Amino acid sequence: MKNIDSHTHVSGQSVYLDDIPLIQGTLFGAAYGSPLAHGTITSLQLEEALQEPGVVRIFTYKDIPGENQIGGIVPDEPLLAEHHVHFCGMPVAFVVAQTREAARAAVKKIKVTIDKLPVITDPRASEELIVPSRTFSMGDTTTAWEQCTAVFQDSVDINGQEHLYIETQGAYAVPQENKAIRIYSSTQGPTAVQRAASRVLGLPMHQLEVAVTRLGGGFGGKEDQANTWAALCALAAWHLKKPVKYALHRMEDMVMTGKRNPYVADFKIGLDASLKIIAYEVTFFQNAGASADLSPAVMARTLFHCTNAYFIPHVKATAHCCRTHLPPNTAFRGFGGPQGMFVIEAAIALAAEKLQVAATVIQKANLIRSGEEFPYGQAAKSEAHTTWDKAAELYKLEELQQAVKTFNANNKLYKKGIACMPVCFGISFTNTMMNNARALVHVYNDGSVGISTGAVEMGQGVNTKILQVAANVFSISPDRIKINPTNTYHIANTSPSAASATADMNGKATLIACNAILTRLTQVAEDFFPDTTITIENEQVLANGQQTSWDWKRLVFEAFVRRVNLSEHAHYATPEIHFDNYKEKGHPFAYHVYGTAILEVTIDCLRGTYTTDAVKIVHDFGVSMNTDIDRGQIEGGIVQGIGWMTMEEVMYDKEGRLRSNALSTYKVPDIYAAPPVLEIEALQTKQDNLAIFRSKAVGEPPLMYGIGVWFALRNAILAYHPSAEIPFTTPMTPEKVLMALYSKKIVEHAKEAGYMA
Ligand code: LUZ
Ligand code: MOS
Repeated sequence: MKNIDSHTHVSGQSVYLDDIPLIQGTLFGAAYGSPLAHGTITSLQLEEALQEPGVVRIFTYKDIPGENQIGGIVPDEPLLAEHHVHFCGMPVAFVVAQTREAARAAVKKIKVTIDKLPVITDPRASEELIVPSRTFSMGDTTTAWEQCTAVFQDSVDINGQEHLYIETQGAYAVPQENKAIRIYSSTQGPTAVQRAASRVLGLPMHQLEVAVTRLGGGFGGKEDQANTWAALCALAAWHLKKPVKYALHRMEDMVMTGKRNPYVADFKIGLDASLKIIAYEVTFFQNAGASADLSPAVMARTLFHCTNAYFIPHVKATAHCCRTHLPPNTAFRGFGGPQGMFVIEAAIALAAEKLQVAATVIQKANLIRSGEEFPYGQAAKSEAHTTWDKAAELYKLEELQQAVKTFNANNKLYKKGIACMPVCFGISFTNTMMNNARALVHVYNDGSVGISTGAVEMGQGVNTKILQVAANVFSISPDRIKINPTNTYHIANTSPSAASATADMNGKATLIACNAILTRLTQVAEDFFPDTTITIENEQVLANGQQTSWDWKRLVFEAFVRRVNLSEHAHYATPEIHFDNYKEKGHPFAYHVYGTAILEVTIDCLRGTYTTDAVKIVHDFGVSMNTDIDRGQIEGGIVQGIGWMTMEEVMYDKEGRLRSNALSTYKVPDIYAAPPVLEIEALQTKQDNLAIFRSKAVGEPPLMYGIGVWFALRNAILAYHPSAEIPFTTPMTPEKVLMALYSKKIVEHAKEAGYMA
């Protein structure tokens, strides 16, 4: 089935926040962000800005009737700065004017005097941990080193990533009668927006209606950070009793919002003579930025995925959540998992280089098997081996590796590199409490169906999947079903659309609701039409547009006439999951998604430029509900992962100012960076699992295939010079490739070898 949004997307009719028709009297907001990263405000001068034509009012923290606080996990994030500023771009004032232009012109006239304080951007230099550090351990690493025949250690420096959702952040708050406010928000978390606005305004949550039709991408950037703009607009709307809208400019968005958390890490890995990894110790220093935001939860997932798809008997992994003076870093597809995985892959790459074996040999020898435990206590159920072996066989890994060797032996100035990237990602919010969802299904008496859930459509196709669930249960044509915009008046207390679990959880709630209605309809059929044969096809035939033999419309109407309830509100809470935060053990994930990618690159050894030639994947879909949507998610994830690992370079200067603040200075992958060969083979696993219709979650896992490109590039550099010094820093920009190729040492070698004069 096609994505139900494809027609309106392609014809430009899909409605995003900035497309909502304006209500008469609408005013426009713009935030004034701190020009310095750290300091004490001694004076804020608004007079000149207030003179700007069209300016209606400028709000500061003094105008907040409730609490000046939007922090979720930790209450450390004021909506508007009071006396201290903690990051460059931190909102200090909110201008509201008759036009957007007037609002932005006034922002430029605001002046602030700040007593500067020292700026910390490096997590190792941080003077404050935001939450207590956490350690996951298994076995005993202190004694395990004795069993190792080889031990290696090094450090890693992983950069962040700009979300670059095509639709920037924004909100539109519209006052309703009796002090209620409707907030249209580009958010992944309508309930988070509702809570933040309720807190800031001191209003009960029932006064705030948050409505979301769809987002032009979120990628985690709108899991928590849509709250700021929504709360600002709601604050202004509350005071002025007028609709207030703020859709951020790209540069405002890039400067004011946090990014994927950068990490630095130290690791130590020990192997025995058979290349089994015996012990692994790792310490992560997470760059959280100026406030907690979601960083403590992101940090947890780094620990959960610190051994990726491998079984390591002795593990000790510690993570520190370090406060710095960058904008609060936040959720980003993979949510700390990719950073954890990069470090173990770096450790394996280092061991492989030192032991003179291919990394793939070590990777394969250590893939986790069913029954073996991850350091957090949950046992693996499916096998990482299955996707690895299938990829190796299908794509002829050994022949590819041989071909790369041959190419490299015959070419001096171009070198190829190949790497494998196995992925194992846990599906569920690691905070067990968040794993619940609800659906509200109405069957109207003309036979049409309307569905509301807590899921937010952000291009990932969740609405299409939910529609498929209902069409499948009722055995009716998808044309009869409509998915409504997400709204906190219809569905309450939603978890954000995140953690790859949105279709699973909201789909299951929809399934339960539809089944309840179906049961009542079946009863009507049995009671009132005993002589008619009504076939209800409720098997797992995914909706494909065909009408079934039963007369749905007639049955629905008869049920209505007989006063049968045609609506249902259902709740789903993921079963079986639990986690003990003191022992750091439990069963946090409903299931794991596995996959293996083979990545091939070519570097130009004179220029440092490179191409990703091919990415070939075997991915564990379970039983896919919609292969087109799932393939789309995988393709997008890979390109986003490749971008993170190769060209996307977030740059702050020592003063904490974002230098890569536009698309002219922050390079994102385009069609030329997408691999020309991208093969995706579905491993159709049939085992029972907790996914909706056994169709495994697909949102985040594929991003991590992109990590392999970094190691393929490293292998290509090593093919040019086997003793090149390649620090484990990301991204691997052409500049870094060139430096690795021509570091001083290399120049000497090149001279000896006669490549250079
Ligand atoms: N958000 C969250 C997430 O709050 N908890 C999670 O475990 C998570 N995982 C992935 C993406 N977003
Ligand atoms: Mo997310 S990183 O699933 O919002």
